[in-house]
Amino acid sequence: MRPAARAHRAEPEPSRERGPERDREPRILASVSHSSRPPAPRNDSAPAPAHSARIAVVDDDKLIRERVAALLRSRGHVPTTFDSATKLLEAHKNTAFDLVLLDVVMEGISGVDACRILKAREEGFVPVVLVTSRADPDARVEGLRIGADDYVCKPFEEEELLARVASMLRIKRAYDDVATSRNRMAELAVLDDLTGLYNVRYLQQRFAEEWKRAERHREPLAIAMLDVDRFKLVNDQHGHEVGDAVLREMSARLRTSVRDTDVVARYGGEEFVVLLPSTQLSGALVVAERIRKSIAARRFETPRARLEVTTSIGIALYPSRGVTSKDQLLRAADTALYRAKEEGRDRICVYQEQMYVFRADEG
Ligand code: GH3
Ligand code: MG
Ligand code: MG
Repeated sequence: MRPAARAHRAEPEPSRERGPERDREPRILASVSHSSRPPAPRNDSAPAPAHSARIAVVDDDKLIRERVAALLRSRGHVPTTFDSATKLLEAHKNTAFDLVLLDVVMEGISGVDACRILKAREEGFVPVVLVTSRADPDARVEGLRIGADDYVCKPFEEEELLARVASMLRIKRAYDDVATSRNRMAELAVLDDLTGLYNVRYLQQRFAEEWKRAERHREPLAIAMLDVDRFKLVNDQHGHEVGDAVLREMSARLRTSVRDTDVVARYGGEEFVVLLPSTQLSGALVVAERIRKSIAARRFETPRARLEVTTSIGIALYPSRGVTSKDQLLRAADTALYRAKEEGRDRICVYQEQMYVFRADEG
């Protein structure tokens, strides 16, 4: 019985008004015997190296460039030298430096202007140390005011320069660590733990956005609701771990069956929802059949069992008669899914105003 399938959910579930809503005979339903790639949400940014850093050394004086580069190399860093700020800015588009040592007085773009440009860019935090022969307080203040992180006067003591480099890299690492955990937290907030698919919370937010867009522009929006057939048996016969492995494999197959613009979410224990923006009935049927086949056609390999698994899929569409709110659209997909179960499982059912039956293998 599907309504009992909630025991293992970690996520709070949206209310789905099963009881009476469910049992009411749908006005509408096309049953399609038979048949998305979800997001690629996990994407960790590379952390700054713990000891070896990528450092840009910008100076129009070759001797200074080489001396500083040799010094940095001696401490295990990877310096890249530039004889002008223009070249640095060009290279910085492709290479994320952990630190920039910037001469102030140079032909073309000055160090101060280059610093301003670097700091105006949005990608992460790049510490900039101005290295200059202008030791007067006004010059220092100006450098710091436009966003430089530190200031070293030429001629500099090697140990002092290295100490400032080390201190800047410590700050850079701390910044990157915070940014990485923030990204991870943001990811965790929208992803399902077991499958890595989007969770219900994210689905609801995206569904609301897609619904608004569809309504405003009279764009089609399709939704497919999937439920694994007889999943309780998998758990009962092979154990919960095998059940979990099946859900993970199922998610991988869902992912590869949809387009980038589609949204695949784990909706409940063994239920999934696929949002298909800008998709008409024919397109939704193609996707649903692809999903259905991707699951039914190949056994699921788990460490302890090789299993044949099938799913039932309910599809609902906007615009269609009787669907005037996003909740109605979701409920329609749920009703169609229930009908697919009733009709024998491993099939697709479409919620429509006119009841008709369509079988993909008859076409
Ligand atoms: P139907 O074809 O009608 O959908 O049959 P079913 O057995 O799939 O339906 P039912 O709703 O009775 O059972 C769903 C089962 O899914 C029950 C529950 O133990 C299992 N389940 C739900 N979430 C998880 C999970 O995260 N991991 C595992 N291993 N099992 C889960
Ligand atoms: Mg279920
Ligand atoms: Mg089920």
